[in-house]
Amino acid sequence: DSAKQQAAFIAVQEHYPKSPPKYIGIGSGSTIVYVVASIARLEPSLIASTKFIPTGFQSKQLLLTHGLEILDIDLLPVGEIISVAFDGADEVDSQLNCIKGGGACLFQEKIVAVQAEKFVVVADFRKVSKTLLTPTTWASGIPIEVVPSSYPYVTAKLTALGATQVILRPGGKAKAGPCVTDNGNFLLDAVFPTLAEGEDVVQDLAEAIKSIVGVVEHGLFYGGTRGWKGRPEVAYFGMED
Ligand code: DER
Repeated sequence: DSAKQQAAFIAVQEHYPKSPPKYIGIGSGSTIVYVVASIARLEPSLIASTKFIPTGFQSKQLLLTHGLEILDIDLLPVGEIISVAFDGADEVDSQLNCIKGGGACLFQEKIVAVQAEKFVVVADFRKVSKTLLTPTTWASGIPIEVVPSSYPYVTAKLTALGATQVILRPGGKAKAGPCVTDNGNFLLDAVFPTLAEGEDVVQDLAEAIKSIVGVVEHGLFYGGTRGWKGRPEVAYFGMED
């Protein structure tokens, strides 16, 4: 983990604003823990007047433990922007398109990322692929948040779209039945064949998934010729020790 720690430290040094920011976005997962630890050690004047916007329960608890001021995303005044949002990722391709949602917070993460002036991802070097859905990097597919009553229909449409496996994410040991997100929705993990190279390949799949009735949001954070939906501007990869 020292590699993740190093990558997080560098990402904060290089992208945390040099003058006190009003709002900073904080993602979810294990790598973000190192990002917040680095932020908490910054010069106090850089964080004392800043509100930190979490992307889920774990993210909020992390900020609380570091005594950083919290602002829920629904309290961000209309028209205000987040200076920088930091987050992790499950897979990152050569154009920095990402798959996110391993932690089931993808909707909250994306609604923060798209309101940030700059989106910075910190990930383990093992998350890097040439193109997304490379099974040796990330084999769980694309997390897709769906309205619970629609999951059978969305499953069928994803299969028609080329998904080779669509799993309703189980609650595991946490609860009988499926995982339920902070927004009260279900998660489908949809495995597709490894994507080809190409500027709009991720964008094409993202738009096709988003157009299925019942889909709330999906874990593709991407850019393309038809617009930008959450692709990070920069990513840092903790290198092997
Ligand atoms: O769910 C997410 O997108 C999170 O950012 C998470 O996947 C990051 O993973 P990590 O625990 O390896 O940082």
